[in-house]
Amino acid sequence: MDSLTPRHDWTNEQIEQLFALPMNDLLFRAHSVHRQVFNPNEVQVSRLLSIKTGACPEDCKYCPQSARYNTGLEKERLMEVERVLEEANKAKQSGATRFCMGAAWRNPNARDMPYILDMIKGVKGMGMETCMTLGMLDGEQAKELAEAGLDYYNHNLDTGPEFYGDIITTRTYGDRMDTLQNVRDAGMKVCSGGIVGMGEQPKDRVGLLQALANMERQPESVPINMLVKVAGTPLDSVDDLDPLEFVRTIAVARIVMPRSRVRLSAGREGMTDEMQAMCFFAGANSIFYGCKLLTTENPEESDDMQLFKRLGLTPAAGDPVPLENVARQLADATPDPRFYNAG
Ligand code: SAM
Ligand code: DTB
Ligand code: SF4
Repeated sequence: MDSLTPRHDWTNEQIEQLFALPMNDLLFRAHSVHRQVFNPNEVQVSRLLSIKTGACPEDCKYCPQSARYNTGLEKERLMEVERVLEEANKAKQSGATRFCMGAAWRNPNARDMPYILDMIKGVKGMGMETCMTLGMLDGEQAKELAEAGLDYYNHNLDTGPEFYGDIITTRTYGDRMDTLQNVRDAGMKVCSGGIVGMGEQPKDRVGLLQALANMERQPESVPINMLVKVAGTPLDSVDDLDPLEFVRTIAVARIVMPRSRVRLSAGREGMTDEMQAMCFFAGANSIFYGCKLLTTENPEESDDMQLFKRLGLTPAAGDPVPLENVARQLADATPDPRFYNAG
């Protein structure tokens, strides 16, 4: 099987071996895959909005929005549909192609669904891709969201299965898999990834990428978050992860999920331009743009514009190129300007 076709039989050992490659070999391999599937100079840009903030009943140890930790966060009720659409319009003006709406819920409840569905219809009507992250979904809710026009649903595995119980006790790994299956069955695209730098072992990063890659269909979008340490959460003083280990995680994600968009997600505010440049070379090709994530800081828009300029990057429209186009391109002597691997 060629390296551009997703495989679903990755073993722990194979993924460990990728992590253990000399850095230059790992980066070369990841980037070779990357530029055969994607234009390496395009980065997809999403805008994030917290539509319901704080007071979450779950106990995710990394999260400033859990009601169990005292983080000083001001809680907010579900935002009015009109305000959400105003924010979406601003996002569109600033060049975002996808609008992601996040709520600090264990799961959406019936009373909130009509508002959620109106938000989806409104944002979709503006011509942007829509994404939501609302917690666990049952099959019926997933169908309703899909019918309203939701393109992506974000639901992270967060970490490897062995470390998971150290981080969250209020829902299981299996619960997460069930939600992702409901999203798939409803015909939506899956956005699922995790967080590194939570004090996990290298084998847990391997376990996370293995669980994502070996799904029946790999997620179309894979956010890799660097933990944002928020005072008052149980992980607020965990040791920093070696930045090069983060870059390795991106590179391995690119190799094992060759056709997915890998998002350099939370934590960019703490990264240098040089580190981000390495991540883009290693295969990251999506970011959140705008000075706020859900509740924490993200780089200023003007800083990101400068970063794109320094690196010669341009914002991309959403989806990866279908495999048959790549095969045609590889066989074709005429270089397609979207690819830089010919000749
Ligand atoms: N409540 C919903 C849920 O957890 O499914 C949706 C919102 S939740 C905030 C979305 C994701 O944000 C989490 O799964 C986690 O991966 C990420 N996240 C939350 N806090 C974070 C932090 N401090 N650093 C990095 N990522 C974080
Ligand atoms: C994802 O993987 N990262 C985003 C998005 N999905 C919803 C959220 C990051 C949140 C960082 C902490 C905060 O701002 O509250
Ligand atoms: Fe709640 Fe989501 Fe935060 Fe967990 S990650 S505490 S479910 S908002």
